[in-house]
Amino acid sequence: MSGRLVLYDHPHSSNALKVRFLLCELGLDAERVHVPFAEPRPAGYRALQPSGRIPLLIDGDVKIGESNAILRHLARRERRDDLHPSDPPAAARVDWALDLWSQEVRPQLLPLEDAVLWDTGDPEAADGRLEDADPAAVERGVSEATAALQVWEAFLPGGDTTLGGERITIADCCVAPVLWRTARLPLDLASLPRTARLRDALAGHPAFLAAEPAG
Ligand SMILES: N[C@@H](CCC(=O)N[C@@H](CS)C(=O)NCC(=O)O)C(=O)O
Repeated sequence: MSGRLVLYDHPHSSNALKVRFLLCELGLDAERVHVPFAEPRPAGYRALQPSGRIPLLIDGDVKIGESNAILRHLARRERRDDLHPSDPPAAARVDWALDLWSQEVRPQLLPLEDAVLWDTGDPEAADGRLEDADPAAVERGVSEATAALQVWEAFLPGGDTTLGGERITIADCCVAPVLWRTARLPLDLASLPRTARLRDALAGHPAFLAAEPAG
């Protein structure tokens, strides 16, 4: 299956960066269409993407929203069983990681991200600075984020550098953008060694760097 790929994207969208990371890992080119964060979203985009959210992927006749669904689609399209295993035990591990991160951990990192990166800077650029942030919001955000990352640390297998061990899976593509961005937040990962090791491994991954992570 080889439709023309079009990715509706934003340089500071962590969810779009997940998809760009996987596209680079797969060696696939996609036309990138910029969608500004500012509301109202371009009329044409709302017609394509009911939620108005970023990203959205057009793959020939297939249109697909929701970043994790796009990751699964691309791995299946390219028959990359290593990235999204079909073997039930291995698939269970990847799906658990995808849902735990997206539904439990990531949402609890947002208040701190908002307080430090989004609320004080240009909303299109995540360029806020800690010194301009509301100290009370930062304090609340740090405790909520740390609690969430402690859950993640307990989930992570010991020893492995990535969620897939030596090779990445789509769960790594899902986690990498927001985990990478935590380096800009007042979070100390010294007591979360597996999380710190995962962050370093993914932040240095050639396909992640090729995906042009920004702010
Ligand atoms: N669950 C959606 C979330 C998408 C999402 O929240 N995208 C953000 C950018 S990372 C967005 O569209 N922000 C603008 C907005 O929320 O209006 C996914 O995984 O794709």
